[in-house]
Amino acid sequence: LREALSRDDQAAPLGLSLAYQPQLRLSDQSLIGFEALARWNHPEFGAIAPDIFIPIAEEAGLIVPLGEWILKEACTTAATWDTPLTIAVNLSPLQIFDGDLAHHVHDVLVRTGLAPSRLELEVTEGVLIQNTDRALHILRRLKMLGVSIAMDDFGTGYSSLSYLQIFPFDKIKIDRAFISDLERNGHAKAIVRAVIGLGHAIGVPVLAEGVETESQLEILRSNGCDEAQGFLIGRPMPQASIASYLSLWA
Ligand code: G
Ligand code: G
Ligand code: MN
Ligand code: NA
Repeated sequence: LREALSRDDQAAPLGLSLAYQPQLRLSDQSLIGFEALARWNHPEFGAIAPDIFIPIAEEAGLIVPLGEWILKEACTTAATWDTPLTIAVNLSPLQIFDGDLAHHVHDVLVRTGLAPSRLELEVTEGVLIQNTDRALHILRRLKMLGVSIAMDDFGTGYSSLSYLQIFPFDKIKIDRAFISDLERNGHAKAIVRAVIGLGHAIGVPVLAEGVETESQLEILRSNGCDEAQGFLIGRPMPQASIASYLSLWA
């Protein structure tokens, strides 16, 4: 990783790439954008999942340069799309507290020419709560740039209600753990329904993650969910596949 990130033009040759997963608006079945997901095809060890290499990058002090590469790559790619779809990029909590994130994001937007309204940053994890004032200051500065902030993995781990009370999120992403249980677990259905109601009560759209079946999508739609993402709508795909995927929607 250190080697891949040491020179910007090394990253792709050493196997780092992004996959893009489509996101659907349920009211009119239109495509709203893609989430960028990091991939690493290691020259020696083959494909390494982000659940493995993102924590390694965090421990090794490499998440900031890796995150910078990911952000720049995602914005560069999105700027080439014919339609002004959104691009969602995951942020490690360590990136939020390191240096000047808002300045860096601004710099990437200027250099890639991507309209700020097309960039959505996904935030998760409990460490934000440990320094609420500072995190809030940084999230507000990001929003002042015109980018939006999504609460990722909502309902699991540390991503919970106190977050919604404190931070100015523009979207709630319901964790896929609740969606996978939607058809057989009445509690999961009640929770999903309640989260949709909660989002709407505070004026924030709700996206369901990990939608794999038509019946899950139907339950979500009938309960007023705004957006969906998951294998049913599309798997994470390389940049090269996006044009043909988009032509299916046109
Ligand atoms: O793509 P996949 O479902 O395998 O991702 C597994 C986990 O890795 C998810 O929690 C996802 O949020 C995280 N992840 C994927 N890409 C990135 C990234 O670019 N940056 C950060 N910080 N996390 C990522
Ligand atoms: O934590 P985050 O939401 O960023 O993680 C997204 C991860 O979820 C990605 O690794 C992606 O590959 C995975 N994912 C996306 N859609 C589905 C799905 O429909 N089912 C399952 N099991 N995983 C999914
Ligand atoms: Mn995410
Ligand atoms: Na998630």
